[in-house]
Amino acid sequence: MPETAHVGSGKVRELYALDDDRLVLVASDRISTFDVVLATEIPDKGRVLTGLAGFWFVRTNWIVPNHLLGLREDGRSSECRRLEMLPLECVVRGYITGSGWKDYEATGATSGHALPTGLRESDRLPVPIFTPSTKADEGHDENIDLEQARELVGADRLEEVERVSLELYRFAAEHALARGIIIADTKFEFGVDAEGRLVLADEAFTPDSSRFWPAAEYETGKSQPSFDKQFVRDYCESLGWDKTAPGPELPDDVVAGTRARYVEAFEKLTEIPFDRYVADPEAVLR
Ligand code: PZK
Repeated sequence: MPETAHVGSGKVRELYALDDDRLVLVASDRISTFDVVLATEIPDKGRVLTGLAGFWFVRTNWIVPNHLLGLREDGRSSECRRLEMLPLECVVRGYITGSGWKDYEATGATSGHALPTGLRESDRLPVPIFTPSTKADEGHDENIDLEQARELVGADRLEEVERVSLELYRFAAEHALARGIIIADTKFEFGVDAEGRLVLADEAFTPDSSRFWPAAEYETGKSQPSFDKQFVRDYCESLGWDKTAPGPELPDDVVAGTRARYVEAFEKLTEIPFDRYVADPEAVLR
């Protein structure tokens, strides 16, 4: 996009400025596993993520306004309102896994939430919890407690992002579970517009911002297969790769299987054929 300034990079996405008020978010087909971006791309992954995010933005705008202005014809780019971003990753956990499970094993709590004793890995929590983290430029985000989060954004804004994050999670987790997908946890990023209103930004309820588990295979007491990346992880584990860059190249069957899982998640959640999305991205917005 030579007419626009590059303003940021994520691991697998790029951000460009259209003008003072608008950005373009481009989702690539790159995939990361064990925190390493692989050389092999997954065709259509960027379209799946962009379409899913658009789907959720439209269906959650009764909970909170969001930054989406429109989807581009390529299906992988979205135009967004430019905001002042909050320096907080807003994580909601409905199940105890990942860093939350590690915290619980060590201390019986995570991000200041005391949890019941006797939880097993991947258990559903009695109620979803808000576990904010800080944005780390390099490496992993760091879990913080509500007191630290309050220092970053102020008491009133923290109360608002907690309430909105929990409401978003309850809505999407219920929609997804009814369609065979557990959203174990999820991460939001919020910004503030020129009038001081809270606005949901980034991408929401995509497999890159959330842990999706196939509900049919859910078994508590162990770590769960990821809906989208399990073939990639299993293949990488089978090689005995040491998980440092550069990662392995993926064989065609692993690429095809992984692409099929992304498309399956898209179609289950949106109830829209992926081919229809490719022909007309705005189909997810109607
Ligand atoms: C913004 N990021 C992180 C995400 C990247 C980088 N609506 C917005 N207004 C202002 N800033 C941002 C957003 C959004 N979303 C998001 N950094 C700035 C990020 C995706 C790709 F390269």
